[in-house]
Parts: sequence; structure tokens; C-alpha cells
Amino acid sequence: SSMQARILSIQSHVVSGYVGNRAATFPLQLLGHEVDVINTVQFSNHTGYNNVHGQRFAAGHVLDLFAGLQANGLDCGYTHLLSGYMGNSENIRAVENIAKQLKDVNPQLVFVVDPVLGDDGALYVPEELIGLYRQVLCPMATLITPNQFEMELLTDTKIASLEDAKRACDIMHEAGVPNVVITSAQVAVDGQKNDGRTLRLIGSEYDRESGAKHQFAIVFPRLQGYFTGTGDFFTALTMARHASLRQEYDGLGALAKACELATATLAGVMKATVDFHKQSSDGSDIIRDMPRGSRPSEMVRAFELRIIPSQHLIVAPVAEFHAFNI
Ligand code: PLP
Ligand code: PXL
Repeated sequence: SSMQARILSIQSHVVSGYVGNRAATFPLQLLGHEVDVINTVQFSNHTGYNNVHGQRFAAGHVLDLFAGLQANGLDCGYTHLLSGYMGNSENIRAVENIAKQLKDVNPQLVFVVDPVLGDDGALYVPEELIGLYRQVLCPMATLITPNQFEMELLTDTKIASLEDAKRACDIMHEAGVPNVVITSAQVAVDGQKNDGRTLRLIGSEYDRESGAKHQFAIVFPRLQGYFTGTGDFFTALTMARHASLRQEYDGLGALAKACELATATLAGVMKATVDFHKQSSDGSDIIRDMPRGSRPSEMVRAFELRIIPSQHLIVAPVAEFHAFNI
């Protein structure tokens, strides 16, 4: 697949480690895509460390950089826009503004939205962002990648079963999103109850014109550790694969294939990260319930995703994960 996307990615930057744009840019480039980057924050490191220095940029900063691109005609030619961690409502409005302008230039623009709101029942952004993602950004999106908690917030439903997950996907299709991926659902699928050792990706691809729909699940291992940036990395992988595969599929199916490849890469990189952590911590078992803010920074650091040493797993994933229809 030779389709080369031209992507504008708007998310966070850290000096050290791999979250936000630092987790997304390398895999997108390695898979052959051109990536331009706007940073919403510039921090020394991600917020799971005990200390964070740096700054959040005002929305005016993001819009000014985009205006600079426009002034030179550099805004023409984008095929994809990727939106990650925004942190406040002004940045979401800025991305809405940019998405509208890019769609004016290219009506075929693919807009990928990771609606970053929280995880495991805890919101880590202001509450008003829920409504902005639900009513403003998601309806403009081609692909969204919420985790289970985020999907519950977006649809104002509780996801306790596979049927709930499928219904939630339908709600987002109704809102105008053709491709929905719930990255980490904890529901029983295929007769397998969730024992905590696996997570389930639930995907749903919908063609509004024909009314055709493809809903699928992928079961993948849940590794123990303090991972950060996995969602950002996973969204970039899914986007990169989907950009290429969309060209090859006449009907539905590209999303499931993209998710199979992205899941295989993520599982491989997470395993490499756990293996590295075991080595660097002389085998001692640190997997206890330590809250954020109290973890030794060498331990947090040892869980930074091993993206660069695992680049072969980005290009050619080894593990196999199969999407099955649900
Ligand atoms: N954390 C872990 C351990 C995961 O396996 C995944 C899977 O994608 C995620 C997080 C992604 O979730 P989020 O989108 O909340 O980062
Ligand atoms: O992966 C989410 C994320 C993005 N950006 C920054 C973060 C985090 C998670 O901690 O700190 C700056």
C-alpha cells in the first residue's frame, strides 16, 4: 500500500519520553507518512512523574502557527488531521476552527479525533470538554478512538456488555462518525468473560450511504505496568494503517484490518517495555498499587514505551490478533 498521507498532528510534546506527538510522529513517519506537528503543551516529561516543568500553550498560539502555514500556502495538501490531548476548551475550539478550514481546502480530509478525557472512571480534563467532544469535534470526525470510559462519557451510556458497546458505537455513527474504535473495553465477548488478563477492542465501521455496517472485536493481552502514551501510540498506528488500507477496500473491512495491525504492534511494544523494565529493575516486582505522584522516577521512566528499539514491530508486527464479527 503506497498511499502517503500528509498529516497535521495537534497534541502534546514532552522533552523526554513518549506521549502525545512524541508517541505519534515516529510510527506515522516510519509507516511512510508526512507529519507536520503543532504542540499544545511543551513539558519536560509526562504528568505521571513527580515533577513536571514547562508550559501549556494558549489556543492563540496554536491558531497563530496555523495562520503562519496559511500565509505561505503550507496548509494546502493535508489529507489528514489528528487531534490528541487538548486539555482545555479553547484548544478544542482552535482545532474545530482548523478542521473547518482544512475541510474547505480538502473536502476529503480525514479527521482523526482521540477524545482524551480520562481513564478508569477518572476525568483528567475539565468537565465541559465532554460536551465539546460530543457536540463539536466528534461529529466532524472520520475516526474516533475513545477508551471505554471516554466512550461512556461521549454517549452518556454505561458499557457493561458487548451489546452496550455496539449500541454506543451506533450512537456515534448517528452523530456522524463513520469509524469508531473503543480501544480498551472490559466486556465479555465470544463467550470469554473478562478475567482482567485481556482487554477488548471494539470497532465499528459504518457506511452512511449504503447503511452497511461492520462491527468487530479483537481480544488482546492486558500487561501489568504503569504505561503512559499507549493510547496516543495506538491511535497513530491505527490512523497510519487505515490511511493506506482505505485505498484497497471497496466495501467495509479496512478498519478491522488496520486495528489488527495496530493491536499487534502495540502488544509487541508493550511486551518489549515490560521486558526492559524487568531487566532494569533487577527482577524485583514493583507492580503494586502505587498512586501517581509517589512512584520513583526511575520506575516511571522504565515504563516509557520502547518505541525506537521496537521499530521493526511497527514496520512488520509479529504477533497476530484477529478481528471477529460481533
Ligand atoms: N493503557 C493500556 C494498558 C492499554 O493497553 C491501552 C490500550 O490501548 C490504553 C491504555 C489505551 O487507552 P487510552 O486511550 O485511555 O490511553
Ligand atoms: O498519553 C496521554 C498524555 C499526553 N500528554 C501528556 C501527558 C499524558 C499522560 O500522562 O502527561 C503531557
